[in-house]
Amino acid sequence: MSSVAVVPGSFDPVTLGHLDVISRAAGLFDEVHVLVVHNPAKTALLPISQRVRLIEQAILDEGLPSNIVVNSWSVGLLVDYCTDVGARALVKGIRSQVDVAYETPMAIVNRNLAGVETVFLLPDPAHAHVSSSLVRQVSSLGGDVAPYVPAAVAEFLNTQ
Ligand code: COD
Repeated sequence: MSSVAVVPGSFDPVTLGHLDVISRAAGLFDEVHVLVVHNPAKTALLPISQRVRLIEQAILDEGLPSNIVVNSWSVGLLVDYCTDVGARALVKGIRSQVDVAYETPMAIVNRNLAGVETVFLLPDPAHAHVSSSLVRQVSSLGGDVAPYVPAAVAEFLNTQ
């Protein structure tokens, strides 16, 4: 039986920290679904379809493995998508105690709801400080986001 995992996130936009987690997840599971999900707690910058396109482009540009698919999900529970694609694990990145506090209750509820486990990966220290919100802020103030995001995202944000 092949192992399938889902890496969910807002990815608004995808950063080098996200790509690191995605790439490492692809080394642990046979198939990885990167799932762009609307987070109602956050004010969105990019439409979901644009976020999906930028992730696909970054995966190609950075030569990430071919066992990664990119999709989006807007209806129902995250674990419903996991059940649909046969994923028994979610993969999330943990940068700080804040991430632990945010992710722990969701991990417990997702396991209770559908038996889906959550695998936490520690960040690459080079990208541990990077977040999409930081990128959105730097970009909106005219700063250079190239150190934090894949080239496709930097190019896209520079043309906005
Ligand atoms: N290094 C490592 N990991 C990172 C980095 C970095 N630099 N930056 C972000 N990450 C990790 C985050 O910790 C997170 O695990 C993931 O990457 C995605 O981050 P974001 O910011 O793009 O996405 P979020 O945090 O807004 O997540 C949105 C979700 C919708 C995925 C989340 O809220 C969720 O799981 N919701 C569950 C919806 C649901 O079904 N609820 C009911 C049951 S709980």
